[in-house]
Amino acid sequence: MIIKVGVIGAGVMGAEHARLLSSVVSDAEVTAVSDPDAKRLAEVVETCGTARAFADPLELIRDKSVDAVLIASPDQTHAALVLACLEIEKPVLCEKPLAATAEECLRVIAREEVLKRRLVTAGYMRRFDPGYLEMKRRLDEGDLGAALVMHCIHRNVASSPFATAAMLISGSAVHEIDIARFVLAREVQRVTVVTPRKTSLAAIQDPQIIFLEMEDRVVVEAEIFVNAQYGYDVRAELVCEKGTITLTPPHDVTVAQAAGESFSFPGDWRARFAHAYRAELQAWVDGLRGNAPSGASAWDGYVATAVADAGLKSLATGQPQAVNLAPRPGLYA
Ligand code: ISE
Repeated sequence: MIIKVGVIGAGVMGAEHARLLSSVVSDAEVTAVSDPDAKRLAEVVETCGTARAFADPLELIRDKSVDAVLIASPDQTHAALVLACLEIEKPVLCEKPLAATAEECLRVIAREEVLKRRLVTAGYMRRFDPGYLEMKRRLDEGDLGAALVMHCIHRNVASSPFATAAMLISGSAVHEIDIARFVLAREVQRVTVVTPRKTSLAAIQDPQIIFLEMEDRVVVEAEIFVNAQYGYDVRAELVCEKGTITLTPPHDVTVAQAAGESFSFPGDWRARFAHAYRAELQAWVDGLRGNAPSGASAWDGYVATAVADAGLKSLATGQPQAVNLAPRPGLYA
């Protein structure tokens, strides 16, 4: 059985997912693509063989040629499109964040509870990155003792001209929130955002330091710096009782030259997380074929956004903010 996927959004991530689904993911094909921008839409359709173009995403969702939907449209459109998929019980992988607000995420969860089925996957691809998976495996093995502190670095080359200070939390730090929950298997209880001296190379408050106080007083400290200029750089070090686990930045070669040694940073997340994106899509398609959900659930999507919302309050007030989660439904046990 080949899974026929409709891709909503022909921007950077929609184009990347469409390319991966049409070229390297087995047992999947892209049969439909939608985007309001006709030029971008035509370009992505062209890369997908026989896919059809839709101006209206709701029409794509309802179309008989679509078994499952991948949403990579702007963040504010996510919730309504996910709910439209659930209305007709079509599985959906939604790029992060699952929705723009925690309340919208709860609406998605409520709908899945009515259906008594998990049809939604939230696109937190780091859960498929070999480095983070190995970090989790080594921690769970137990030899290093308990995790105490996680240090994270999240640097982009430059933010878009439309970026806001809030987007460092809602668009970038959400990945740190999700991966910290995944690796540490603990929930976040309190969030504090600290604003250091800002770079003169951007108009927004950049960088920001985000402290997550997790259950058992494990602390996660993440530097988010989206105008770091030199490259896309994601790092993490987990400090445990008897040692540390550090991600090795993936690069194919190291060059020794002129009395120095160097490697290159990728330009953005597509190259850094190429393996993770591919594995995430393959797991999604395999899960659909075998009727088993894969990846981050709607609940995980809700929690990441709820913690980010607390971070936004802390950014605005300068004060620590408690995270108060809704009760976790049995569907996500
Ligand atoms: C972007 O939207 C992503 O999702 C990337 O993974 C993240 O690293 C980047 O900071 C975001 O802007």
